[in-house]
This record gives sequence, structure tokens and C-alpha cells, in this order.
Amino acid sequence: MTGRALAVVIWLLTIFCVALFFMGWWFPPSISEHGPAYDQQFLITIIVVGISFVLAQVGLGYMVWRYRDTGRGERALYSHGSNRLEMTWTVITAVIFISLAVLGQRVWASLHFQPAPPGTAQIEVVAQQFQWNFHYPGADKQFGRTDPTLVKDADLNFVGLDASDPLAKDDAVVASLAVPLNRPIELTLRAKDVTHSFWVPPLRFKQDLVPGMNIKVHFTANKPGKYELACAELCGQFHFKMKSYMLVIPGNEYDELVALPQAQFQARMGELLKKYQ
Ligand SMILES: [Cu+2]
Repeated sequence: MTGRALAVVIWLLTIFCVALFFMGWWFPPSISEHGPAYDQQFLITIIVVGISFVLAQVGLGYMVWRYRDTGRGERALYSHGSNRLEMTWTVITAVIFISLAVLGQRVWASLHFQPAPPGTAQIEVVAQQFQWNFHYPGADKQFGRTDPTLVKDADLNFVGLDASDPLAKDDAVVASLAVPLNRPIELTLRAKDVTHSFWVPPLRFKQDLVPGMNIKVHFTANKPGKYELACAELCGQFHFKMKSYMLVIPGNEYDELVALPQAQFQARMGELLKKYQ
């Protein structure tokens, strides 16, 4: 009797787990050009893995039912296994997982390995415990010189901008990210202290910022709005407070914003953060 009950419990648990995927908890809608390709890949993976999961659990329940203790004192049979079966399911599993990886690699590589299209707007992202700094090059589209020895948080020079460099005059460093709608944008990701991680879930994008590395990533956001930007790497005691926002704003609004010098840039950013909810 207990054998049958256990089999039923296994099957019910399987149905419950599968049902969870149909109960409406899903990702927030994607807001980037590459988002649908990511979601497609995720869906294929979840379907393939879901089918394997259901088959394995149904099979497990069947075995528990079929070979339960019937109380008739039957002796258990010992099996040495089957090399052919072992080979078969190992090869099938390998083929499925390698195919999924190759499929997924295509989308991933287009974002991480291929350079951004020429003329892509640049923003430098410098993460530190426990805040985000976004460095914009200003109207000249060229970043002023930065030097780690010039970093001085007390003077709000979080990225070590060299004020004596003429290119730095129109640069702005602010705590929120604004990107133009439907235009490619390239971020250069850096970390000052420990590893942090840039994560905007609707962007379908997560990338570590690693001390000592300049990691370039590019994407095109295609839905205006205000999106939460979180640090997705446990980076210390106040990791939970390391949050900011990413604004996706129309191109003309973006052009006006990035042409502003530091103080006005910051004020305008504050207005935009209120405007987009
Ligand atoms: Cu962090």
C-alpha cells in the first residue's frame, strides 16, 4: 500500500511543479531588441527540460508502483545494469544539452563578442560599494582622462576624473543611467573595489563588473520607461542598498540631457526620474 501511495505522491508533485509554470509568474516584459531571442531560447530550454523532468518522474512513480512490496515475500533481483542503455541516455542527454548551448551561444555572442555598431553612444559605468556611477562624455562625445589616484569620494570625484583635461570639462558623472530609445548603446563596465553585477531584468541583461577589467557590452532598448537597476552580486554589507534606475528616453530628450554640464545634467536627471514612473 505504501508503495502505491508513494507513487501517487510523486505524480502529484510532478503535476504541481509543472502547474507552477502556468500560474502567471513570469519575467517582466522585455524592453530590448535582443530580449525576444533570449526569451525564445529560455522557452525552448524550459520545454526540453520540462519534458525530461516529467518523463523521469512518471517513470520513477511507475517503478515505485510496479516493484512495491506486495507482502508476498518476493525476492529482489539484482541487475548489473546495461552498457547499451547507459550509452544511449548519456548520448541523448549530451546531444540535447550541447544543441541548447550552441543555440543560446548565438544570441549571447552577438551581444558580448561582437563589437557595437560604429557611432554607438558610450557610457562608462563604475561600480563601488555601494553605489553606481555613470560617466557620460558630454557634447564632445569624448571621455575626459580618469586616473585611479584622483578618485576622491569626499569630493564626489567617484571615477577619478582629471579636471585639468580639457576633454573632462563637459563630462558628467551621475548616479542614474539614461539611455536613448531605439539606439544602440555601449557600456564600459568597471569596478573600483569588489565584483559587482549590472542587472536590469526587463533588459534581459546581467553582467559582472570585475576590478581590473574593462568589460564592454552593448544593447538597444526599445521601450521608454524607468527600470530598476540592481547589483546582482553580493558585494558587501550594504549590497541590498546598491540600486539605481535606468531610464529609456526618446533620442531628442537624451541628446539634450547629455549635452548638459554636470550640475544641470544632475538636475535634469532628477526631473526625468520623476517624469517616468
Ligand atoms: Cu554591488
